[in-house]
Formats: sequence, structure tokens, C-alpha cells
Amino acid sequence: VRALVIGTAGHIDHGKSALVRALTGIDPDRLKEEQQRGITIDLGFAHLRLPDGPSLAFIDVPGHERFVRNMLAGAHGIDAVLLVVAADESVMPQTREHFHICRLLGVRHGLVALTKVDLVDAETLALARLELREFLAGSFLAEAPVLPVSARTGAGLEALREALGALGTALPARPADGLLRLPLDRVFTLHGFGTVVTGTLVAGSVAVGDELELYPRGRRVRVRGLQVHGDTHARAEAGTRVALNLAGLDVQDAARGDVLARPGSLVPSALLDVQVTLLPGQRLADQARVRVHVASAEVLARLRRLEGQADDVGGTFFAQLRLERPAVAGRGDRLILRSYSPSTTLGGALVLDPAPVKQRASVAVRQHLGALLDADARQAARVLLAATGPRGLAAAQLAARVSCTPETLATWCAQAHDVLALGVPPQAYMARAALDELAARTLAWLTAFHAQQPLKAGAGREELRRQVFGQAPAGSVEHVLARLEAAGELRATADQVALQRHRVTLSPAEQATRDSLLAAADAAGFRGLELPVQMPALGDARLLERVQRLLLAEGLLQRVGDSLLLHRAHLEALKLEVRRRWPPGSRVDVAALKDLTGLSRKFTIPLLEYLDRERVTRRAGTERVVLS
Ligand SMILES: Nc1nc2c(ncn2[C@@H]2O[C@H](COP(=O)(O)OP(=O)(O)OP(=O)(O)O)[C@@H](O)[C@H]2O)c(=O)[nH]1
Ligand SMILES: [Mg+2]
Repeated sequence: VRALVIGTAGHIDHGKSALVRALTGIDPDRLKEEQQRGITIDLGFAHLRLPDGPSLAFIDVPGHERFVRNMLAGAHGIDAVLLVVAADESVMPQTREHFHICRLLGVRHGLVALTKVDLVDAETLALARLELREFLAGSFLAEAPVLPVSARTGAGLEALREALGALGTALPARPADGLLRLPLDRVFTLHGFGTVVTGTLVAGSVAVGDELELYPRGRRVRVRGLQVHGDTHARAEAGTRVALNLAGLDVQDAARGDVLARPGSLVPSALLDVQVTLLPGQRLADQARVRVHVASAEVLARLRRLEGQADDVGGTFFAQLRLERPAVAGRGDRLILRSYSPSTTLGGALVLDPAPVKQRASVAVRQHLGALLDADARQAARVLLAATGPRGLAAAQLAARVSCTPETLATWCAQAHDVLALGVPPQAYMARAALDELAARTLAWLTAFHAQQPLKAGAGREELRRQVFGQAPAGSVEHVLARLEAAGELRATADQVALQRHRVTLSPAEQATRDSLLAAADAAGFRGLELPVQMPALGDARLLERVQRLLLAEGLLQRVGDSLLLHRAHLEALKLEVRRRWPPGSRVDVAALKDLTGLSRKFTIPLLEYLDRERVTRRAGTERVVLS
């Protein structure tokens, strides 16, 4: 069944609660104080199942100007507004304020109930109608039905029910595959159950047994039970009012304003990039302290203007909200801004990036925010990746910042030719342009390295990673090196990287030393040269050391054991000979190798260890097994 969440709106005492009760039979004024004083203080809830029609959930809000903050805790998630105007008073201050709030929240649908018609004559009623039409002209309610009703006599209630049913049928269901978000509007204990929370499921779906995270507190909870309008359900989808019984949470550890979502799916942030829309006549200076209503939460913040002048009246501008404590918002959320004291509604804000970096006013920042404003979630992911460059973004971060599931993001990015996913499943994303930049930086860094270290065959891979890929996500270095290698730009081994065109240039003395060292190693056969190479005949110690390192880097000499240097040719020959003599699975021991090489244990043991390392053999007790 299509579920519709309807919020009341209207001036104090105009009959919102009475109308909800007359429609549903449920008194939304549940607090004793409300019943005694005859006013609504906090949100009230009621529901109505129309025969063959949608299921209607009502969120009844207080009209008193002092309780607008409570109204906001419920108004953020509504599908449609029921604007209640008493025929005897017509449009009043909170009629205006609530209506403005609905517009700023992006509410697109609704009805107008012109109530208390039993108190007025036809002429007054006609006048009220006229005033309302004028008030609503040009707004989303301009064409909405205005239904005369009386909660006292019941007049017009049937027509109102029908109109609500028609509205519910006409509205498309909210997509249930979005990123689960349940902003809490009530937290209480129920005897025998423990902690119960309620809210409007604004996106995604939730089921009994789900592990969720309570944001921004970071607590893990489990859904023990789920109810929709008092009935037990196994799951609920976006657009419904839900009550969850939570395991692992004390009632004092949650509050209105907290948000339940999948673990790791949201990023609490004290910064929000927004586009502010001021109400006519309002102004907001740079650094003004404001109350920000983010879904059911209220947070104090400083507003940093990113464009326009402080004394501009009304209008729209980019800004960054610097919250006094972190909140979780979604991209595309609409916030309400109210003045710090006295609290009046100044305007609204559209969230462009719920977890940005600190921004200062500049042309570049305005362009960036302009691009985010025009983008859908998929394009927004690109814009954010372009802005972070070689740092890339962790998959969970990016998904949270564009408010989609990691799975959806992975699908989009797999299709995008300009985005690279790193890891399976993707752990991070980068713009391909940033990879080009990293590739260029790698080549430049290697060029400089070779110029400084002409005798080194290559640079350490780890050093390259540290110097060039320091901030880049894991996996990006492998990706860039593989690409450059495929393009014939460089050669890379497990721990060394060099430009393809790099050749070690040796002085005549170095060249001579290189030749004699290689010749000596060749002559030494399996026995090798002992380290440190002490052969004054080959040249001075530092020269020798340098050339030896070079030959090691080139792979022409290799280390065996702690102190032997062998010529690569002999080691290759040894491997071949072992394989020739002993088929895979044969057992080889020190004696057999002594026989093959004609050398003592001192040499054969390191040689066997070398063969193990090269995976020619594998140690098995005191022997070796030859591998295939
Ligand atoms: N005669 C008449 N009185 C009504 C009607 N609807 C409500 N009232 C009365 O108007 C008063 C206010 O009604 P509520 O429903 O509490 O008004 P409200 O808009 O919910 O007020 P707040 O929640 O405090 O903003 C009550 O005394 C109601 O009995 C109606 O249709 N006709
Ligand atoms: Mg009320």
C-alpha cells in the first residue's frame, strides 16, 4: 500500500489537532500538559487507513511561535502538507511561517483546510477564501483544493478524506533502494521492550535484525522489533512512519535529531556546503550565528558567505555552514535556518556537499559549488573526485557525500570512463585526470632521481610511493606503474623502478671495476665472492662498493647467504642443473648439493636457501623437495 506522510501546518489554535482527531479518531495531543492547556507543544502522530486507498500518517505540529523548532523536527520528512486555516481568523503569522518553511523544505504537494466553518457566515468564508488564494498565488499550493470543514460538526470531512486519498494515489512512491536514513523524532522506553525510537523513514528500507549505526554518536544498534502504526512488520520502506525497538541502546544514549543508518554509510561533519535561500526581507551577514535544522536535528552554526554582500536582502547565495557540533546531512537535503535569538525563520538551505573541506570565498569555490548545484548524484561524484585530484576519495566517503549506497556508486563508476575504482570491491575512487597527473609526476620524479643518482639502476619503489603517491589511495601506484610500463616509459621490478631510457653511465674507473668484478665473480663459480669484497686489486673500497651496488641493482650479481656474491649466470646454471638432475618431488640434501657443486657446507647451505627463495626447492625437515 502506498503510504503518505502528511504534516499539518498553521497558526496556533486554528484547529489542526482537532481536525486530525476528527479525521482519524486519534488525539495527537498526547502530553498531559497539551491536554490541560489546549495547545500542542510537541509533535503528535495519528494515522488513517482509507478503504482501498493509501495509508495516511499524520504528523500534527504545534502552531505556537515558540514551538516552531518542534514543528521542524517533524516537517522535514513529509510528502504533503495539510495547511489548516481557521475561517474566522484567516491567514495569521504562523500560517505564513509554516507555509514558508514548507516551501523552503521543498514540499511539493498539499491541501488547504479552511476550518471552523461552523463559526462564520458565508460572507466571512468567502473573504477568507479570497485571502487564501491571494496568499497562495504562485506557490505549490496555488492550484490545491481549499476545502471548507468543521471539526466540530463534521461538515466537509468526507470531502477532505477523499481529497487526501486522491493526493495519496497521485503521488509516486519514494524509491526504497536509496541510502537508508531514519532521523529520530522520538526516543522513549516502553515497559518490557526497552528503547523505542520513531521517525519518518526518508530513504531506503529497514528490517528486523538489521545492524544500524546511530549518527553522529557512532553507536551500533540492532533492530529487535519494527512497527508501522502499531502493527508489527518485518520491514518498512521509504515514506513510512516507523517505530523501532532497538537492542544495545539505553534511552539516554539517543535523542531527537540523531539519525539511524547503515554502519559506515554516513559521514558526520561540522561543515556543510549549501545554497542559501533567504525569505523576502531577511538578510544574513557573513559569520552570523544561526540555528540550522537538519532533518529532526537542530544545531548552532556560523554562516560563512561564499558570495554576495552581507546586506543583501532576500535572494540566493552559496555559503558554508560551520556547525558547532557535527551533524549528518545528505546531499540534496533542505535545511531551515533560523536566527539565534529571537528565533525567527530566515530562510532555507540546500545541501550541496554534506562533508566538504573548509571553503573560503573565491571564484574557484563558486564554480565548484555551481557544478554541484547543477549535478545529479552521479555527476556530483565526478565533481567531488575532480576536486580532490590525486588524493582520491575513500569509497564510503564519496558514497556518503553524494548520498547513495556504495553499490550504486560502484556501478556508476564502473560505467564512467573518467573515474578509476581501486580495489575489489572498490575501496577508493580517483579521477582519471588525477592519474595522468600522477603518471607525469612519476616520470618527472624518476628523471630527477636518475640525474642525481646516475649510478643507480633504479629508484626504490617504496621511496617513489612515499614521495609521489604520499596522499594517493592504496593501489594507485601499482596502477600508474603498470600503465607506464605498458606504454614503454619505465621498467619496474618488485622493489625498483627506472625510466626505460635510463642507462647507468660509468666513469672509466667505474667501468674497469665493473668489468673486473664481474670477471672475478664469473671465475669464482658457485663459490662466489665473499662480502665485503676485499680485493684491493679491483680498486678502492668506495668505488668497489658503488659498483657492487650497481651490479646488485642490475641483477648481474646476486646475494647468497649473508656474505656471498654470485654471478647471475652461475645461479641460473645451478637452477637448471638441479632441475635436470632431480625431477619435481625428488629429495635433495646438503650432500647431494655438495656433490653437484664440489663445495663444502659453508657454501652449499646458503645455496640451498637461495634455491628455496627462488622456489626451485622447498624445505622439508633436513632435506629439500624439488618443486615443479
Ligand atoms: N467551533 C469550532 N471549534 C473548533 C474547530 N476546530 C477546532 N476548534 C477549537 O479550536 C481550539 C483549538 O483547536 P486545536 O485543534 O487545539 O488547534 P491547533 O491548531 O491544534 O492549535 P495548536 O496545536 O496549539 O497550534 C479548540 O478549542 C477546539 O475545540 C471547529 O471546526 N469548529
Ligand atoms: Mg494542535
